[in-house]
Amino acid sequence: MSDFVNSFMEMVRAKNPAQPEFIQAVQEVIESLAPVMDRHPEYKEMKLLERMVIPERIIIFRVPWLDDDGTPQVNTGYRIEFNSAIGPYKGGLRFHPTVDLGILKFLGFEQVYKNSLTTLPMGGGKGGSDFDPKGKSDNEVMKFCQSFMSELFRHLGPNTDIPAGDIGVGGREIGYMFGTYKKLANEFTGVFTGKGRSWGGSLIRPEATGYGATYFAREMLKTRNDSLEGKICTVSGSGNVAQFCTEKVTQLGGKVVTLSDSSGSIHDPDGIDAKKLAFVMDLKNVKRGRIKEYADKYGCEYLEGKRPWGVKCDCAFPSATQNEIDANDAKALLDNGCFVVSEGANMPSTPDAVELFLKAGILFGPGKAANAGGVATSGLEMSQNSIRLSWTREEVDEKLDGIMVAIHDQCVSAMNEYDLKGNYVAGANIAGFKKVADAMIAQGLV
Ligand code: NDP
Ligand code: 2IT
Repeated sequence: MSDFVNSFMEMVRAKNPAQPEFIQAVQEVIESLAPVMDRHPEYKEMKLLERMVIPERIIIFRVPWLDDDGTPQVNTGYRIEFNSAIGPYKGGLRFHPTVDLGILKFLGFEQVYKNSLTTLPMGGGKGGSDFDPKGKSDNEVMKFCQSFMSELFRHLGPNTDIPAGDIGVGGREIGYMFGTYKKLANEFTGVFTGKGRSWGGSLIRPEATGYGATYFAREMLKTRNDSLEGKICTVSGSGNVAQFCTEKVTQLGGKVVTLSDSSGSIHDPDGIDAKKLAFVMDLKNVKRGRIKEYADKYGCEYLEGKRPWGVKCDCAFPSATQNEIDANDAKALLDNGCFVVSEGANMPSTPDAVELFLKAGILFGPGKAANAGGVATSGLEMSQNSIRLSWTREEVDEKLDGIMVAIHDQCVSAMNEYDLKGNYVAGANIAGFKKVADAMIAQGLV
């Protein structure tokens, strides 16, 4: 590691104690940027990186609510408004018991460069709460969302900060939050993305992250004159991203053989076809059950408490959560012949795992690039809200596909420019960074 990276990271670690995920995300970007800083002394002079690792604003607030027994409950709410150099703050909200400041700072930091890669004018933000929607009634989720929004609404606006979904936040939660915003602001505006179809949502937004991660894998495979046709694929998670990744991989001729949740994984060697996927969608989105029920229904193997990375595959689509592929998992994947990893989740591979993938020379698409289709289609939802029109499924899907191709092209150009062929991590970080950096320089010290 260069002296520059070492001393910069020492400063970041000292100023952000007890935020390991944030430090991990920053370190990956800073390592990629070392050659850029050598070529651009003006970035160093303008203290660009020092500014970029501090969010423009952090809002932390109390969220009290009454459960169904009438007992008061309280959670912490957050919104990290990280960087608005190229557009209003944009990024999801996560509701999960593990949410804390460090997790949201890592996600907000990643979002800045991801959004830049989409080619659309969006800054980066992230928010959420340590509230756990699992096991709560619809009424309790609504009460929580209303209380959360009664504070957050004053910080949002269609040209200021536009949240969306993430883990634990889907159509139901966005509905409750949007309704509260509309009432408090007395305004019907596109202040959320991922809205329902009949109240300003975009077609393909629910599908976009999973579809995008699949299109990105397709683009990486194209560089080796290969395709998803006939490929055995492992997918982790069974939520929004995993479901639509499974759908698109299957449509493009691949066979998805695993899904998971935080309790375990299912392994179905026959593949999760459209009918089985419809069962998963009903199980997860309506019944809110556990993935084990898939194994019970279809009589396949259930790997209790295990992630799916021990299952032999050509391509892996981690689509659950951060650090879900460690060095042992990466070794298992490589030993089994896996040669494509397209990250649907944010930072699902640990730094050791990433290093093993890069050393092995496989096609490794980092989350910032591979899962950017979700926020890109959020950008398309914002465009439709602004012009008060809605585009057809085909139009939105074609635009999403074009954006994923453009993201891939930007990664390849940056890799070539810096002589880092095959390293999509560096390609994505450098390409995403450049646009934000130049905008910050142009706008002066703000
Ligand atoms: P969902 O809440 O719809 O699904 C999350 C899935 O991951 C569930 O199956 C969940 O299992 C599993 N999971 C969550 N946390 C853990 C954990 N700590 N350990 C094991 N499994 C876990 O979320 P999404 O599908 O929206 O998000 C998945 C990933 O994709 C996240 O990293 C998110 O940041 C990223 N992402 C999402 C985008 C979007 O548009 N939704 C866009 C870009 C990235 P269980 O139900 O048991 O908790
Ligand atoms: O991590 C992400 O990119 C998201 N959760 C989607 C953000 C968005 O604003 O659509």
